Amino acid sequence: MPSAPLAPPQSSCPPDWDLFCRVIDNLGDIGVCWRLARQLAAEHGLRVRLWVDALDSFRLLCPTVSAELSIQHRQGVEIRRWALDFPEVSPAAAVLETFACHLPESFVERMAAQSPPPVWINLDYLSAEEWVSDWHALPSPHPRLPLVKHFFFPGFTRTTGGLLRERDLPTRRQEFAGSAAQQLALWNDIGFAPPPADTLLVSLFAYDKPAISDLLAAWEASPAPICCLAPLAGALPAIEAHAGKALRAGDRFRRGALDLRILPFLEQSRYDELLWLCELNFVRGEDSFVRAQWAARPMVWQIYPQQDEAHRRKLDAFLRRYCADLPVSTASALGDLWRAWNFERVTTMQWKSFAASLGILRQHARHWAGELARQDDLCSRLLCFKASQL
Ligand code: TRH
Repeated sequence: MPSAPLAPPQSSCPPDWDLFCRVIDNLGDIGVCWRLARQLAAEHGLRVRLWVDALDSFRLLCPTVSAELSIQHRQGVEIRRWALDFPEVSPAAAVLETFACHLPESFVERMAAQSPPPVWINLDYLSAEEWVSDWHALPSPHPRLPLVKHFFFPGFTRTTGGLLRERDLPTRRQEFAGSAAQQLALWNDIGFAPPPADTLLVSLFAYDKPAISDLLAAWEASPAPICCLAPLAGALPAIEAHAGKALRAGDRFRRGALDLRILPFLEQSRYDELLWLCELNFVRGEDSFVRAQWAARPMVWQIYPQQDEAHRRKLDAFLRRYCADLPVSTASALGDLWRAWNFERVTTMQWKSFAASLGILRQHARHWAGELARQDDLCSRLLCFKASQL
């Protein structure tokens, strides 16, 4: 994404947007916030101040971020360390609290003292469930102060907050698909040579679960060669246990038909390229799940586990939407593998049925991405919503 220049911060002149991000665990929260902050700045020319409590996690996605600095500017965004001792700053005209991260009390008081008060929005997690349309954009008055917070729900329909998608994403994806030079540059960056042409190329980003070993065993027994590219992330212990040795970025493990390669954790836009390169992507959580859909390639989603099994309902709701137009046999091959990958152990039979459906799933993934892209993206809907509140 091209970066827009940003004027140096002036205490008398607050930015257009304040975004607040608390890194709970993993990388989805900061992944979404960083993507949205850049888009507000680059595509809409807005001045964005992003408050983040864990700059070391942020550094994984954007290695030029310093974990030491309290204020820094990257790609058109002012990045602030969100520390306990919160500075006395004037709030922006729009304040985005992400994933109910609870704003500092002193900042909320300052919001209430402004006239008019900022438009205050809480960005929630993505879900394909039906109730999202009914809850999207509902107001919640502050119990004490003259402020109203609105709940903004991402989603897959026009009556939700939509999905994050940069304006130039389809063009960049197409250019990458047609450019041997760009693909080679990625291979060089990840430190490996491309595998032979008849190899199924798969990316693997997953939580550390025993089903990984089942999947790797199924790939080892595959009749066709499989090259798995696994960026260094949560699943490494399970992969190491299967391989029977410690692995680092640059290492390779070969057994049977499987050629497993460990990659460094990639900068966020590079990770998109990995998804575009591979014919099948195993993704997890929220942000990589959305990016895999924009990659328009077959995918397997591992959902972030929640209390009360809420994630089962979320997975089923997405499967209902995603599989609605698929032949019954393909839908069941996909559903079986996804459920096993999430909740059980994976059998070689499940992998084989899924692999046999890859041709149809390829067409389906293109169609799905095309249909979704006909809707407005999340950032545009957010700006429309903000304008409607003025
Ligand atoms: O890390 P996650 O499991 O994040 C989760 C979910 O978002 C979940 O909903 C949330 O509650 C929890 O965090 C706290 O998976 P996710 O959402 O895909 O985020 C990973 C981010 O890392 C995403 O922005 C893509 C990025 N990424 C890279 O930039 N480079 C890489 O090499 C890889 C593998 C990922």
